[in-house]
Amino acid sequence: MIARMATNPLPQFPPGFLWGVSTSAHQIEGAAEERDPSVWDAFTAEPGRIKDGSTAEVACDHYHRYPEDVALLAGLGVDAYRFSVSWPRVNSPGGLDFYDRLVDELCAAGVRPVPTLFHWDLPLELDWLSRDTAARFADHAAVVAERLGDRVMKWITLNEPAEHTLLGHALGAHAPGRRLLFDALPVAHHQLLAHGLAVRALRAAGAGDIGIANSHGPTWAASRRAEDVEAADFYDVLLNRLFSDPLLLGRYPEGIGELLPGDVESDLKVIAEPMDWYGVNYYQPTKVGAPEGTEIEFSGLTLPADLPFSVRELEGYPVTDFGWPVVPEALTELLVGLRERYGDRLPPVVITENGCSYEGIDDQERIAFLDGHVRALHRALEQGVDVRGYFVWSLMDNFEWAEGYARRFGLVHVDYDTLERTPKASYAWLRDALRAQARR
Ligand code: IFM
Repeated sequence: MIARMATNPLPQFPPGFLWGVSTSAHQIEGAAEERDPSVWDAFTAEPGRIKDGSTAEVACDHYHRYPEDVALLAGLGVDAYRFSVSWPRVNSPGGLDFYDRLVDELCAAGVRPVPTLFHWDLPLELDWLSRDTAARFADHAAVVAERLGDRVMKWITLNEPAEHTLLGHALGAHAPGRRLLFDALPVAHHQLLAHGLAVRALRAAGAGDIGIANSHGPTWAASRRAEDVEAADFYDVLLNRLFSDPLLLGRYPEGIGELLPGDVESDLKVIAEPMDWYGVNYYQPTKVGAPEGTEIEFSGLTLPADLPFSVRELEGYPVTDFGWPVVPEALTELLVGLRERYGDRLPPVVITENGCSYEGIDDQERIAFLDGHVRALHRALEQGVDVRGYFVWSLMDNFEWAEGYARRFGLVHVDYDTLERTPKASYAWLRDALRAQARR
């Protein structure tokens, strides 16, 4: 069933549609001794933080093996590669030289570079609770743009500020490991401010084609009961609209602005600086109901009992090895919903991440996952949503944050003992699918 579904040709995407794959610095680079420390190094060193007790000190050793990885990208036939620039590495002597070499290698291979300026590995001495970090981020953006701007295709300011706020600062499951619950809201605001300041800094440095990679997923109320609908709406604000409303509408969802420090109104003018495109990372929808007064295990997290909502199990769908439900149709719903909510304020959309974790090199489930999601994306296009690109998470297996190396999201298998790369069945599937797109 899986193989048959995946062998049907994909629908034809418009000319110029951008196909790519994504990674992030901390998850693949290794060479930790050749850069400054980040909050993730400190967090990882705390006993019990990483489930398999591993570290990202070596990871996939991409720092030393990048020519091999760029050759894999070229073999895949993607148009673009989304990677992240490690801020602590940029701060270290010679750190930017690495990205210079990587970008040159990509250009020589005909793969367009799409760097993300922040993907969670904050320099250890910085803190998103401090407003000053936003200004420091704009300086970082300017430094990188000066060096790489002549060859970069698209810029991404931040990756998933929602997860970085929630997991890192509200629940303590990610670095820096704080459990502030709703007191983590300034972290969201300072990241959004950092984004807006960085957009301005990039433009001042002559860079264009700027977006952000925001995570989004439909929130489904557990029932039509008013208390479930209200709880789902609250969850939707925290995970989705807390970030997209300020960026795209220039205002916070009702009730949020009052909880934030500083002159929020004037910050919102910076936050809503127009972007050239809007990046969406999609993995799964979430079913949410009224609080049940008990702790909940969700996506490897323990959610406290006293939240004003409860996350429920989404039954009736296949799940990945991570336990995440596979719901491609929710991607269509999400994109159509974004267009309905933001109308003309929504710039062209690029899917900056979509993927799944499965074991094995003959990864037929990943093929079925990608096939289903690419078709769901095409349905959104047919319904008039202006989507311009799709990036698979991830090029290769990597350090999946608090899960360590236990979750494999790659199109390419990495043997963590030998660091040997082996393309999986999904790599061949994507390569052939892209060739078929180009031929038609
Ligand atoms: O690995 C992460 C990535 O760093 C951010 N988006 C989700 C991925 C899978 O969990």
